[in-house]
Amino acid sequence: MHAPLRSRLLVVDDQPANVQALYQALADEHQILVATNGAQALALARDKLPDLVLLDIVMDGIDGLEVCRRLQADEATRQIPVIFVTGLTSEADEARGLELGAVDFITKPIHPAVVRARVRTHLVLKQQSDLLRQLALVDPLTGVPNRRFFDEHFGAEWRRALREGRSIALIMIDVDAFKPYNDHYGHLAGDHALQRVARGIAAGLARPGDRMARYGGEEFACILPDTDTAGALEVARRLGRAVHDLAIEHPHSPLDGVMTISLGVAAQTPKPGDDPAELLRCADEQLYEAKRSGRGRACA
Ligand code: GH3
Ligand code: MG
Ligand code: MG
Ligand code: MG
Repeated sequence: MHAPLRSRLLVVDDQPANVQALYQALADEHQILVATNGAQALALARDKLPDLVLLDIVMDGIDGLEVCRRLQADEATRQIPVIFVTGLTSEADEARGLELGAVDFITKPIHPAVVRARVRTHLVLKQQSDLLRQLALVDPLTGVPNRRFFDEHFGAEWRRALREGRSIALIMIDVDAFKPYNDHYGHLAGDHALQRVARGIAAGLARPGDRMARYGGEEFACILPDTDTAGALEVARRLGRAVHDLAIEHPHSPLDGVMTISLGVAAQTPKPGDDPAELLRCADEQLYEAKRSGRGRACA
């Protein structure tokens, strides 16, 4: 695999001469963003999501080790590889940098050809790990997160809600009368409709922390952090309307001749010892209730 052309690199160093040296080594091949202190580096990393960070260690204010720690702690920037480029040369410093999760450690003064080669190598590795994540966590038919993502993310959000004493909500969704749709239009048309429904649900989630996934065949699930039952029911009704408004023609629909979904909502503020599977079971039960009472609606 070739290194991606013109990747976006963030160079962080408080000495203009060091920035200049890295810029000269790399600007022919890549787009370079520059930060001259730790705070600026963190803001740029979050805002521009570079493919790789070249990070000085000794800086006034937030030093490079702390920048690395914070990049790792933030879900938005965790995947960005960090290479320390530093005047510190001891074995202990290098070990400490690598233990923090940096992918490489380069000492100054830099050798341009070596820096270029190492950067290329780490960009290829990043590209491969991105591809792997994508294959592992994204549903190929609809392009939305898959069941594996749901399980991981639900676990993490459950633990966070428990830690912070907050409510967490689930919405379980099932497309109505989908078998007759397939029978009538064929599986290819069914696939296409599923793609549209998935996009409609994804677009209907408004808050940045909300996540949806394809849970199974024609089933989807949403995780809403920091949301109670009333709030989640409101979201569920909005999603139901959004799918209805796609106006996907469906001769065997229970409602208005268009494709609809049924939704089940449950929320809980987790206590130690509570089982997250129980919340899933409650949302499922409400989904069943929505089906039983006529479909094309949300129950909580
Ligand atoms: P209900 O309103 O009770 O949910 O009825 P339904 O017909 O949707 O329920 P049922 O579970 O009987 O049918 C689900 C159908 O979804 C059957 C299955 O073939 C279809 N399905 C599941 N995954 C896919 C897919 O990826 N593509 C297509 N085209 N169809 C799928
Ligand atoms: Mg420095
Ligand atoms: Mg189903
Ligand atoms: Mg169904």
